[in-house]
Amino acid sequence: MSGNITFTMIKPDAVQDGHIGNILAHIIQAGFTIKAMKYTRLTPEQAGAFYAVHSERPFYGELVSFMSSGPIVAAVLEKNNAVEDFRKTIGATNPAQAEEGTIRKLYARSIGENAVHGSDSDENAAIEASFFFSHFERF
Ligand code: FUP
Repeated sequence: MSGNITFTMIKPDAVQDGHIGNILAHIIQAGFTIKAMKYTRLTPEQAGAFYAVHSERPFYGELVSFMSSGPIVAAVLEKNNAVEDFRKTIGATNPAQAEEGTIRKLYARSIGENAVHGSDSDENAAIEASFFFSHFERF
């Protein structure tokens, strides 16, 4: 059965480019409710731990360096079928291949600096939400 939460980050490129407000509005307009949210900056160690699954990939070093390069907005989102629906809302990893009207098509710079993160499974959504938020920070 599909779960009802997913985890997102508005990444350093989109924060720097002034897109926080538009992206949050897009997410809410798409039917998601914000369950938790914070504006923070990852250390390289934290970014490395968050993306540990990619540690053998050639882009890992750049990914860790980019994700710790400036502040991000982290959030837990609620909706029926949240993981799948949010991945449709954000579009393909590479904005050049993302559908028109998706967040990455509208706001991402490139495949490496692609504006937003979205969990890829219910299991990872739970792990990623817990990486950033305690139960006292989730409403
Ligand atoms: P996604 O689930 O769409 O965020 O994509 P992945 O989990 O495959 O990749 C995670 C992040 O690694 C991407 F958001 C950006 C980075 N990445 C690259 O920099 N180059 C690649 O070829 C693939 C991913």
